[in-house]
Amino acid sequence: MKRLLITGAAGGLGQMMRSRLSHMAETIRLSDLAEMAPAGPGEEVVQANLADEAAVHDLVAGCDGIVHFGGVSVEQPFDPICDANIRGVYNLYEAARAHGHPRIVFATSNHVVGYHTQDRHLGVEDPMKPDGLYGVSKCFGEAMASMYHSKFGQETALVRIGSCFPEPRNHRMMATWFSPDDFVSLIECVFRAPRLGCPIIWGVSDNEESWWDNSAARYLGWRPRDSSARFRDKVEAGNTRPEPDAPDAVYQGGAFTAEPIHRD
Ligand code: 15L
Repeated sequence: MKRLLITGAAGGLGQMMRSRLSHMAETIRLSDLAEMAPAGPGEEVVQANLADEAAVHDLVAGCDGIVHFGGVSVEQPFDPICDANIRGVYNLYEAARAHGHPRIVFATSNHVVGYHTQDRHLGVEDPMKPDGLYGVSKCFGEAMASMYHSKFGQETALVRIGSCFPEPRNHRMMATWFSPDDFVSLIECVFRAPRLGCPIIWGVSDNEESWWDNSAARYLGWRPRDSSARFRDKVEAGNTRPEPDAPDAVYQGGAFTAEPIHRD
């Protein structure tokens, strides 16, 4: 690939993935609203606001692929969510339509199904049950990807990320942990696949606790290699197990289900 755009490069996920994805293209274009570390070899750094349509068109022009980590990634008031995750996603898909339909990896989230209980094993056909405004905005993103695929053939991998951190941080993440290395191998598969379509893929490692069924995406040939099991003792030692009726033990979205609607 000649040029890959990574949005949200200053965020937690973006920073973790920046060096890990450097082999994916001759040039990596990194973008964020916030300031980023200066460009290294083979990198371009472009500060841009996803809510600014012209800026997003400039960002996407000349790119053969997009990894979209940008936007609000936790529960926040409606305005910032609306700017980045609603208008920003509209801008991204319109820019992709205007600039040759580069394939997109879209970072959606387990919070689109956060109100499903942890005793459920979900497939991609199960109904959404978002656990907050952030989750609702990711439902919108998934719907946009689906519509642009049906109408224009735009290909997107909708990766419903569980918890992508260097290691699981609590008992819930024993089920939701997605290792950065597994995410890289998934992104490699997505850009290598002869045909992608618009699949929903659960972004989760091969953990012993499992709430999500990835069989619908098997055609991509991706297999996660990591498992949270090797962190079990550390998680047990460092965290008190949540009470059985605590949100973190009841719902797949955990503590996000207990968030209020933030008004400011
Ligand atoms: C997410 O969608 C968040 O962006 C991330 O910060 C984590 O909290 C993750 O979900 C999770 O559910 O653990």
